[in-house]
Amino acid sequence: MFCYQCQEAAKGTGCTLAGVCGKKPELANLQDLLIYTMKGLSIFANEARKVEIDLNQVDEFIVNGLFMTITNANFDENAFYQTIREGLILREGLKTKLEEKGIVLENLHDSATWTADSNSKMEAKADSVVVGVLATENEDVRSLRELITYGVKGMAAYAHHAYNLGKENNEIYAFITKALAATLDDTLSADELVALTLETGKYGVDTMALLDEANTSTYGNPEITEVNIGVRNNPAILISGHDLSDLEQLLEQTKGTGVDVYTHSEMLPAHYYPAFKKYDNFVGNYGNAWWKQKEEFESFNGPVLFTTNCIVPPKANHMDRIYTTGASGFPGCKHIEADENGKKDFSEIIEHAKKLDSPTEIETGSIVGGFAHAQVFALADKVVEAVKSGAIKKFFVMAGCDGRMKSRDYYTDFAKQLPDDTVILTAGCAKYKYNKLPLGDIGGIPRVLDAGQCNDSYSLAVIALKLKEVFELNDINELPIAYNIAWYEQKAVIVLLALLHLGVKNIHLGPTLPAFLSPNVAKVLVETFGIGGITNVEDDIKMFLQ
Ligand code: FSO
Ligand code: SF4
Repeated sequence: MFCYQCQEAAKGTGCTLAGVCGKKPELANLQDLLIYTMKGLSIFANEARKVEIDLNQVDEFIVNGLFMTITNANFDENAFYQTIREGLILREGLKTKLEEKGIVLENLHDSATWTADSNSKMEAKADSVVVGVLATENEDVRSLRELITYGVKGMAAYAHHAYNLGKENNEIYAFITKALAATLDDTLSADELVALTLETGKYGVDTMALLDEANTSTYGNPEITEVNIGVRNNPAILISGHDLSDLEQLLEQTKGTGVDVYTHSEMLPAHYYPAFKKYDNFVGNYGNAWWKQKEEFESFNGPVLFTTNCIVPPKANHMDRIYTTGASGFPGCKHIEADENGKKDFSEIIEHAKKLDSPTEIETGSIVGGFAHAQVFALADKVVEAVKSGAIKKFFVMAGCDGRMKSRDYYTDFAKQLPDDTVILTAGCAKYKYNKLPLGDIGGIPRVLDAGQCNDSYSLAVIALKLKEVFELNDINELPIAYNIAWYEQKAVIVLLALLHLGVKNIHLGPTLPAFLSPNVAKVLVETFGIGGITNVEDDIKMFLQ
């Protein structure tokens, strides 16, 4: 195995023996083989799109398959064998449909022709070097190909959530298959790959906008909300991940059953949506970011439903309480499938909850969030006034991810040490590093404004663009906004590429720069966009406030 797609890549270079995330080599190889298979499938899909062959099933398959390979999403080898098999069937189906139209593709890449009729043959293929990241020898080309692939994975995750709410955009799907196939194309120059990387950012913006539209048109615009972090004395289900349609179905099915529902990690922002406020069994948020789940699931006592990543391989003693759905999975944990209409039956989890103890309280009080674009626009006068009067000197976008590395304490210290006339704009699970600190407010504006999930970084961009308009500036970079982003997995990659597409410069990325950026590719990003790493809190705050 060789994997360097996330921030925790071993030794800052890549996991080779086993994943720091808990991914075993066999699983890592199978994930590579699924990506490889989807790249081969994309070659056919790109041709099929030109002649208007129906690609609904293929696009849906690719979006789901990409999501399955995101860090901490799916650890179930069987799910990968099954999905690769489906990919080969879809590929052969497209090939036949193209042939029926007289189109025969020649000189095909191995990814578009390989086949296997058993798990052991798939395993052998998965283990071969042509399939993995290291198949590309030139480190700069490899770096760009992977940067594009990871961006597309993040894009697929967001497209998947939008799809679950009935929102799709064929141009996004077309870009995904174009980009996947392009990562196999040896005729593309480094410059062309750089251009494709930036185009990935453009489609990243489109996908986040699509998901924003899906979420807000279905559940209303997030609004300022106080979220309870304590517990009640009822049996309960903890729901994690990002999928709001799964949450809605769970709330509908638990209504009146005496079973409460709490959010964990990235599901916290669901409380900000008006549509979920009508459920009186939707109690609050339990715990913190994904990496604290082992202890927190233990004390939660009830069943846990994962709708997406981030899964940490569970302790044996609470494994039977973990359920997965959608693109997530873990061997030994029950996976709930959707029916053909996208409906999921969570009755087994609800019955399970009834037999278990209510959650043990680990904290009390509340946190405030809900500052997505519409809510901030509603407060625009106040915000603009505070900037004009000098009450707010600077905004710090600190979106992204949290993680288990000690070095991430930097973000807590950074938040604590920021001067009182600054405001943090956050989204994603990065917020857990400072969303429970008593940072106060500026004339009623909280000093930490949480827009929502990592995909709601889109809201932060919309807010920045609005401020640019209000202050009549020519360039988004003239705003008093600094970007100090914490990244972990591939959704953060698409968020970063999206911000670059919007013209944001001087983004600082930590706690370390991605292992998949070769020195030359990193140099391009530094020189073109002013991307930088982090050093220490004091020096960085000084640098940002200069
Ligand atoms: Fe976090 Fe995990 Fe939302 Fe990620 S829970 S790390 S970037 O899945 O997607 O922010
Ligand atoms: Fe390592 Fe991250 Fe890949 Fe897991 S996802 S194997 S931790 S680089």
